[in-house]
Formats: sequence, C-alpha cells, structure tokens
Amino acid sequence: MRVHVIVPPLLLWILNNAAAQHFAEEQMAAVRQRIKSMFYHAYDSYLNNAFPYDELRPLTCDGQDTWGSFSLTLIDALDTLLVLGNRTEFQRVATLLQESVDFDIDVNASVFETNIRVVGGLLSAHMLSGKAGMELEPNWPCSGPLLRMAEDSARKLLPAFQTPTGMPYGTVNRVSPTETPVTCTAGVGTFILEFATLSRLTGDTVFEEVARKALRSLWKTRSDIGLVGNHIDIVTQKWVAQDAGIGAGVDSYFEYLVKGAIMLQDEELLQMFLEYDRAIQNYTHFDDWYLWVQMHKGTVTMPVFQSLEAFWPGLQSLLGNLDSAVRTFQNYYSVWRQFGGLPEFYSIPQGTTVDKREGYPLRPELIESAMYLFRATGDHTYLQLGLDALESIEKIAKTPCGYASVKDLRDHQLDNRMESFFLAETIKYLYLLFDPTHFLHGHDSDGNVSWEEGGEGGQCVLGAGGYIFNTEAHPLDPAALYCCSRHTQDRRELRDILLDLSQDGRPSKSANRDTETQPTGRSGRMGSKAGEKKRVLLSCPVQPFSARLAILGQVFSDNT
Ligand code: DMJ
Repeated sequence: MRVHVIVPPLLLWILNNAAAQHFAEEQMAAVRQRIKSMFYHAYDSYLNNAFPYDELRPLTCDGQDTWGSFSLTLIDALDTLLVLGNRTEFQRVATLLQESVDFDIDVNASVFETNIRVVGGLLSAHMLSGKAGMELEPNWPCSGPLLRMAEDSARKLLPAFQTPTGMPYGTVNRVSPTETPVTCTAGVGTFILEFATLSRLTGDTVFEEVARKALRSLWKTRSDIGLVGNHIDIVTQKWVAQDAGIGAGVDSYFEYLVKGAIMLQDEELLQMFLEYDRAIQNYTHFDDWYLWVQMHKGTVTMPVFQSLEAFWPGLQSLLGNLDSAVRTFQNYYSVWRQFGGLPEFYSIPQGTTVDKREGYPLRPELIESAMYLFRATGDHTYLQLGLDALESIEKIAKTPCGYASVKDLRDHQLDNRMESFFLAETIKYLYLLFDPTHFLHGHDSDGNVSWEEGGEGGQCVLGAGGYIFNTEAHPLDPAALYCCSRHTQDRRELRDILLDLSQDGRPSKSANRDTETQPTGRSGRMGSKAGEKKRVLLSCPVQPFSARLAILGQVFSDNT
C-alpha cells in the first residue's frame, strides 16, 4: 500500500532551500557549455536530416511537416542562435530563410501556432538583427526584410479574423475554407504581442485592431463568476468546453493580457487580467495548486496539474506576486523531482500521472518560471531545477539524432517527435537561467543598462527597457514599438502640413489631426478614419525633430 504524506508547503520550502547548492560562476559557465552542446546536437541534426521540413523526427532521423510547411524549426531556432552568441550562423540562416520560405502555399495552417512560432520568431529575429551584425536598412527597426516576412505571414492569417464576433477561426486555409468554428481560448486571445508589434513597426493598423477586437469579444463571454472556459464557438459565442483553469487551451490568453499590458502600457489589458485573477484565486486555487472548475458554477471538474500550467509562477513574478509564485513553483518542482520531468497531467490527490497523459514532450514552462524567479530572487534553488532538467533530458530523451519527446515518464518510452519549441524555448530559457548578465535580461556583465541605436539618424534607443518574451520565447523590444510609432506619427504630421500647404499655401489647424489616431493603450485606435480624404503618400524619411523644423522652415520660405 502506498502512503501519501502531505508535506506543508512552508516545510517543503525550508527543506528545498536547505538542499539548494550554491553555483559558482565557473559552474554556471560549464553548464552553459553543456546547454550549447545540447542545442547543436539537435540543431545540426535538424539541418542535416530534416530541413526544409518543419520538424526533425529524432528516432527515424528524418523530417516531417507538422504545423504548416514553413521550415518551422529553423524559424523558431533563429533567435536562439543569437542568444547563444552565434552571429555568423544567425546571419546565414536569416538570409537562407528569406530565399527559401514561401508563405503562399496551400496548407491548412494553425492560426495560433503560425503566429507564435513564425510571426513571433521572425519579428524577434528582425529586432535582434542589429545585435547580430546584419546589414540594416537605414530605417531599421521600422523596416527590414525579416519584418516584411513577418508581415507577409501574418497577412495570411487575417482572413481567419473575418467572423461575426472578430474572434478568429483556429485554422486558415485559403483554398477550401472548411474550418470548424470551435476555437480554444488561447487560440482567440494570443495575438496582441505579435500583432501590435507588427502594427507599430510597419504603421499598418489592421493587425493590432483585429487582435484587440478578438480580445474584447472574448472578454464579453466570461461567466457571471468571472471565468472563461476552454473552447468557444467563435460564431455563436457559446462555450463548447466549460472547464476553467490556467493550463492547456487557455494559458497564453492570460499570459498575453499581462505581457500586453506591460509592453503596450495598456490599462485595459491589465484590468482584464486582474479581474480574471480574482476569479482564478477564488475558485481554482487550493494549497498553491490550480485546479480545473466549471466556468459557471466554480465546482471542481479536474483536480489535476498540467505541465503547461508551469508558466504561471513566472507570470506572477512579472506582476510582483512573488510569495505565491515561489510556493506554487515548489509544488511543481516536487512533481518534476518525482518523475524526472513534468507529466502532461498529474493527479494532485493521488500523486500520480493521469492515463494517456504520462508524457513529457520537452516543454519549457517550468524552466521559464525558474528563469523569472531566479532573476527576481537570486535563489539558487532555481538553478538546481535547471541542472536537474538538463541532466534528465540528456539521460532520458537524447538519441543519436536529436532529442525525443518522452511518451511515458514512468518507463522512458520515446516518441518520434522533437517539437520546434525545444530549440526555441526550452534551450533558450535554460541558457538564460544560467546567464544572468545576458543582454536579454536588460543589462551587461558590469550591471550597466544594455542598449543600442537604431532608426534613421540613430534616434531610436533600443533594448534599454528589457525585452518581453512572446509565448514561444521570442523576445520583443518595446522600445522599437515606441520609436517606430512615434516616427509614423511624425511622418503623418509632416505629410499633413505639406498637403495643407500645397492646397492653400498656409498651414492650418488640421495639421495635427492624425495624432489622435495613434494607439495609446486603453482606447488606442490607429489608422485613417472613414470618409477621410485620400491623400497622396509622401515618401519622407523619418526625421528627428530638429530636421523636421528645418524642413518646415524651408517650406515656409519656399511658399512666401
Ligand atoms: C509552446 O508552443 C508555447 O509555449 C505555447 O504557449 C504552449 N505550448 C508550447 C510549449 O509547451
């Protein structure tokens, strides 16, 4: 008979801390080397055996298309190359992708996966091109080939948003539109980071508008007790699966409300999250675990922990809710220690895996939380988790041809799959955990703020405010968004002034009219208004304020 001893969380915390070893810098450096070797074992094998397919099959040593047919693993891994310091390979692959990837193909692509992996991966690589030593266009980061690729791939997703509610279909197929209207919650609410970035870098408002519309529609469907379910019919707005929780099917919706609020300084998104969080804490939170409940009644439907939920402590730490984050992390870490990985589902009352959910497909979430919590606390317990993860993956999942998803953590059977998030997320977060002075943490090894110049005339200060990671661990730089949207606004003002001048020879009060159409968080709207006069676009380069004044002076003197 098995006897389960329930250890109170505080005692667990004390025991764990007592056991946490201290990692000296040389040990951290040695672990970083091991993580790099892990990356190149998988990456080289993908290139040699699977490219241009989406994924490597690590048991049969060949490739397969999974989420589209976009060489997904290469796009997803691109920014990890730079994170590991490999600028030459980053440059080679960035060029190769521009030549080889075609988004104009007939595939039934997942809107969610294409967005987080392809659009997110390309946007991040675009923003990191300066650090990678790529040749930059004069107006970078407001233009560039990788940005155009990201825009191109995102444009292919836009038809999915043309629904009565604005909530998108889960898949998009331009040839035979036979998509089911049932979409998971995360599939509706995980666009604002990539789409707002696209809009603000390119000046095309449509992406941010559709992402916001989907978020607002979804918000209206929450239950009277403030929860959302798992799957919704995006045409009728009826909840088809009514389990409410923070894991599979929902997870990144909450993540994007928080990260969207931070990146866009958006009060509306923050308020949405805080209201959800109150309901989540009220109905689903027990002993620092999060359960699944019926979205209308709040009654428990599944007392399980899902491995996808392990992002939550990291998210809480971003909001400064450290005590709760630390306690929940300890619960999840105890599951990792029990199995040497996180099973997809873990029964909390029974302390066992759940039937058909015993696998560990090399997911990143617990390592991601460890990275945030180490950054917030400096506690070496989180490094210990990182080392445990590295040892486990090497021991259980390594094959001659890569790393394989673990089908069952009890007997270590493997599946013939290496998802692209292993290179994009799992290895990146592991590396960043062991490199606390990496530039992606916002400072250099001397503790100084890390930044670089961009924009025409060098007026963009980039990277100085830290990075926001999308849900596939692709870092986005909020400073680039602000710089490019400010320049778009400048261009519009200047264009209006010039047009007014050319129409009646003197500046009018309407010169500033477009400034109100810039996104400003809560009620931000972009783009020209219905009925607005169609104007000829002037191709003015982005100008710093002093140069704008000079041009204005010239215009006035030319006209007088
Ligand atoms: C990734 O594609 C993303 O993190 C997504 O949000 C959830 N699933 C995987 C990783 O587990």
